[in-house]
Amino acid sequence: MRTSRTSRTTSRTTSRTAGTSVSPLWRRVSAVCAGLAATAALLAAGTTAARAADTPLRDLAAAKSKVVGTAVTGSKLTGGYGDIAGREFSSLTPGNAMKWGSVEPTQGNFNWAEADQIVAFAQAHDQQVRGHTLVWHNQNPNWLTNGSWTPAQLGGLLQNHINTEVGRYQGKIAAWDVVNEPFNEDGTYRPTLWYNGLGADYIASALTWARAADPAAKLYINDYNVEGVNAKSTALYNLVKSLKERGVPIDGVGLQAHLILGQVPSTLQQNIQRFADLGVDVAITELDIRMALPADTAKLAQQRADYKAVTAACVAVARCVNLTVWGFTDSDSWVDSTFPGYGAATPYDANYAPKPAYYGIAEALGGGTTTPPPTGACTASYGVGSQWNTGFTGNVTISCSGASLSSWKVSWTYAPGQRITQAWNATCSQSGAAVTCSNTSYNGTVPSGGSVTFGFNASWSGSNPVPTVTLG
Ligand code: 9MR
Repeated sequence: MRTSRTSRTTSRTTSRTAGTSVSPLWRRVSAVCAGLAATAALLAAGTTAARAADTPLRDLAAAKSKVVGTAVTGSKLTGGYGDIAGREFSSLTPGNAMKWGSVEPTQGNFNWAEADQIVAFAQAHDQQVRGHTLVWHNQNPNWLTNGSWTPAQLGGLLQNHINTEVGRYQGKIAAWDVVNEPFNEDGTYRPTLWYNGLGADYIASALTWARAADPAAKLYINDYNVEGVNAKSTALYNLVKSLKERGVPIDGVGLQAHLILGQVPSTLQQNIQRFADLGVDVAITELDIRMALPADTAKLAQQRADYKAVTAACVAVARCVNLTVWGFTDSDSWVDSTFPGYGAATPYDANYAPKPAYYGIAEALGGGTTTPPPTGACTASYGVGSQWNTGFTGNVTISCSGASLSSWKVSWTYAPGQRITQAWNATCSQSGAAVTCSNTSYNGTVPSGGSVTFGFNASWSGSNPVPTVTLG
């Protein structure tokens, strides 16, 4: 398995480098400005090569006896997304594919396609799977939530669901989030379909049925806002303690960790430790750290520190066995649509470039401070639109990934006969052969993962070569 991962890395690097080739229609060249302070010039291919040489998170984690995971969407597990998911992570959690509403949309009619696909991908990449989730109050099928059930019927449906799903994947799932989000913020039980119908012992029943269906899978209770020591996490603690005293099968607790920038609970490690001391494993199951958009240098640096702090808290406690991010790329995160104005919550930007947060995780996993933290990059790319015998239209796109700009200036040198005559969405001037264009009052900001394009008319004679563009 290790060998095959290495060979995939090689071909991936090759194809990404090849992917930088210039399209004949849109003759493009790129200039790269080293990220945040726009200090040094880097070549895009060089940046890619340096990233490919970084030790994958899964290997760093393994050296610390940890598993590092990500939630995934099955349909995306190809191309760059699949490459990263397979290379960097040793555990996958289906973000939605194993929820009851996904697998049994109408009663008795099952759809396992995406769940099967994720399990197969994980097996092919020597990865664990965290099954998520068997008993929840959300994403249940309408036939279930709209039905009218006696307690006996409801219990029967739940037992059958657990038997069917856990049984299908028996031996293939390292851990199940058997029960998801059972508590209110004040530590009382959440009044769900399950609690209202079956009482608090729906939890013990579900765990018992799951154990029967797959004795080897670790069985978890998973919740959010239980990362620090507080009323809700104390309720979870007391529940786990009592389940263990009763001999109910419970192997771990999942701390989801949907966090806000700068707000990692100071009692995180202490909280992990107290669960470990109860004799259960702990997993950080859904880590993301959202920020008010747009991202900027300071926020990304804070996010790096936050990811590092969460990872370090897990590393510090032997029974913290798995740290999973809830989607590894900002383009596959639930945050943006759920919290308008917030986002950039994951370790990779929307273009699959590792953000400072990625290096925060890596450093806490022992990746070492010798790896220079990437500053991200902004690039300027010159394109020729249409061209006729004496004139042409052109455009320049400034794109940022893992970095951002609050203003920009690009320059290039034209060949004899090339002259810019009019620009839009930029202020341009030409002195001799030297062209300089800078932002207008309304388009100076280029956030990480974003881009700005301006256009121009120009004349040419002789030849019309594509110039090298410098940003910064
Ligand atoms: O990531 C999931 C998103 O795609 C769904 O729309 C959402 C529906 O509730 O559930 C998201 O995942 C949740 C997870 O299953 C349980 N903890 C909270 C997660 C974020 O909402």
